[in-house]
Amino acid sequence: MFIDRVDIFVKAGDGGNGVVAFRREKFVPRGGPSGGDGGKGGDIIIKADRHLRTLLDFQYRHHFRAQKGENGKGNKQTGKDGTDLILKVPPGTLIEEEEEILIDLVKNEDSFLIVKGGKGGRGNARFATSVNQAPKYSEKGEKGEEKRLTLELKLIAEAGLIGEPNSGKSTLLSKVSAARPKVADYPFTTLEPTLGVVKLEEGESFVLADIPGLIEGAHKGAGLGDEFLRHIERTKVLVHLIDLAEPNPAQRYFQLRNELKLYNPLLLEKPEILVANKMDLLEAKENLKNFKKEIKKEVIPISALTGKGVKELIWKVWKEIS
Ligand SMILES: Nc1nc2c(ncn2[C@@H]2O[C@H](COP(=O)(O)OP(=O)(O)OP(=O)(O)O)[C@@H](O)[C@H]2O)c(=O)[nH]1
Ligand SMILES: [Mg+2]
Repeated sequence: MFIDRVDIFVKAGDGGNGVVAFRREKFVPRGGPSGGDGGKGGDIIIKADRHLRTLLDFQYRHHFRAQKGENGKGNKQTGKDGTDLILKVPPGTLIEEEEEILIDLVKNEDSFLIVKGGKGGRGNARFATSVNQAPKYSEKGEKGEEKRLTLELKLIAEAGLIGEPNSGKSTLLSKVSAARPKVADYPFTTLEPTLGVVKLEEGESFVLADIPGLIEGAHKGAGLGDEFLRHIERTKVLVHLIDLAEPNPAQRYFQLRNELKLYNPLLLEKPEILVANKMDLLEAKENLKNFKKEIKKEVIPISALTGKGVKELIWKVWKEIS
């Protein structure tokens, strides 16, 4: 399953306590204060790791605590610092706290200190003064910070497939990549975005996202809503699939563009490759000429089913993103 939003709780380590101790030596009846400081609590750091593709790991575990600092010891020994905890997330993960974005971990290895461990408390050795040479108190360690966070993954696909339900997006993705999204003859087959890696000759490749079908009113939550539209906000190019076998393709095309605009007008500024799909069907062949006339844009005719025109399309997408 594709997990793109999870709530987690993180708590950094508490600082170790400072202690009260006195030197004990043979022949020295009352030694001076020797209680050491507590160690610092571990921090929690969130780091982007390109080997991860989903937030699945966070679905099973929501609570993360870093190690406490060790308490101080006698002989003025400081306790050990708690170990930092590093949480790995896929690149493209946004970290939010109460709806506010704290950081956007875009690139591999990007990292962010999310909660800081508490300072260790001071031991009584630190409190000796000329008037109080044998203090009997020490500090407690500071509490580690804690936060409730939302992690949200924006897929980093270079190209995004958009189109109405049933237009053939998943069919196309499975034709050009090893991804196997469900394909079926009814709308809203795809419920979650799927990524596929499209390999070209000469070892080049790019990531293509298949997202659920869009309908009028999607930006207000109609159909499966607009939640997944954020997955295409970062793509470099949109591949817009139209089912040419259905009536009024041009009208449907403009309606979908309008839907994108209502969600985020910047989407319309992205390069777009317009694809007429299902060209193996007679109705599609009949509709193509009119469609081209009304649209006044370059149209790439393909059949995702038979594969005709698909190779040319992929090269076109590649040219746009490279
Ligand atoms: N004849 C023909 N049928 C196609 C072609 N491409 C897809 N189909 C069929 O159209 C139906 C829908 O295909 P999907 O790939 O599931 O469509 P989708 O756009 O992913 O649909 P949603 O996930 O519901 O948005 C399936 O029955 C496919 O077999 C094509 O080029 N020619
Ligand atoms: Mg689909």
